[in-house]
Amino acid sequence: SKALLEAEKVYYNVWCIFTKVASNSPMRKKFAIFAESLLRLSSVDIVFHVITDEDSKDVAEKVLEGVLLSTGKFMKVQYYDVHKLASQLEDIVSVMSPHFSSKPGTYYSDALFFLSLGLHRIAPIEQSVAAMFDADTKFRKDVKELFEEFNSFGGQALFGLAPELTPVYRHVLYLYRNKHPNTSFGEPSKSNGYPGYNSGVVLFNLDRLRNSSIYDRIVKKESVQAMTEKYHFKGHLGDQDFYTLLGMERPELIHTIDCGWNRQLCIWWRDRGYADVFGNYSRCDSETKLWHGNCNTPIPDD
Ligand code: UPG
Repeated sequence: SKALLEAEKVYYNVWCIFTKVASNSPMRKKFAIFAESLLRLSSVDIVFHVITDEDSKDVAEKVLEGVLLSTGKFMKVQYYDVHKLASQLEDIVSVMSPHFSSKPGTYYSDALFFLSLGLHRIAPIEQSVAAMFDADTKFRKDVKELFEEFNSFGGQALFGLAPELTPVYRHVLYLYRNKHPNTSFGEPSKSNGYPGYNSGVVLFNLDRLRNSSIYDRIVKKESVQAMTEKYHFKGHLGDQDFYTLLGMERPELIHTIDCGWNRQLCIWWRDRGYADVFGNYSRCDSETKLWHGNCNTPIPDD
């Protein structure tokens, strides 16, 4: 019967944060490109989960209406109130923001950048896995292929993330690297180093996260304090600073995905004293499956 078929359908859970957007804002255009490319290239059934505020929701609804029309395809859409989620995850946000925020204390604007760290507490229980994307991204391949990365997760992996493609963590780890000249932390992957992670694309094993006492402990104040002290780490990129530290302390908890799935375009660090090494970080030899126009960098048309 139809009801039975519906129950057996496999849905791909795609999450995105879309807040503080006015109808004329550049973010609207980025979000349209992201959602259009996602749906156009997808061969699977998507549920699109949009974390938003009251005004931005109206914008999102209009954009997504247009995307359904222009692609001639369908996806379910669910909206979540960013203020409500921020208060549900206040514990995590208040631990993280003093260490990983550019202006700690600006409470609500901060929370947004840490929501991914508690997605397993927000996502409806039926979701066993999910993916989250920055709105400034654009697909070149079927999202189904990204979800195949879950099959390569190690036995303990909670998250899947692609490498950071700039020397930002070389910079942040400056003091630690001076004290530990042979460390691979902050080195590019090219030379078997660890450049940190970028959170423009995040895969979640939500079932494991919900049951992980290790994770619960590691997001606590004492643990985050210990990690930041050990590495003299003061960041400003939100969740991805935490993922980067997690990958140093507990590498088995993060599965590294192909750089082609998060091909970052930001070149800000190249012109801030890192011109000589920048190319070692930004190089990604695999096919681009998703562009990430971070720090407002335009995305190529193809
Ligand atoms: N976002 C909003 N409203 C805002 C700001 C951000 O909805 O007012 C969402 C949106 O999905 C956006 C994402 O948050 O794409 C990240 O913010 P964005 O301004 O795109 O950050 P960038 O400066 O482009 O990216 C920096 C890093 C990037 C990293 C990201 C993680 O360059 O590599 O993935 O921060 O926070």
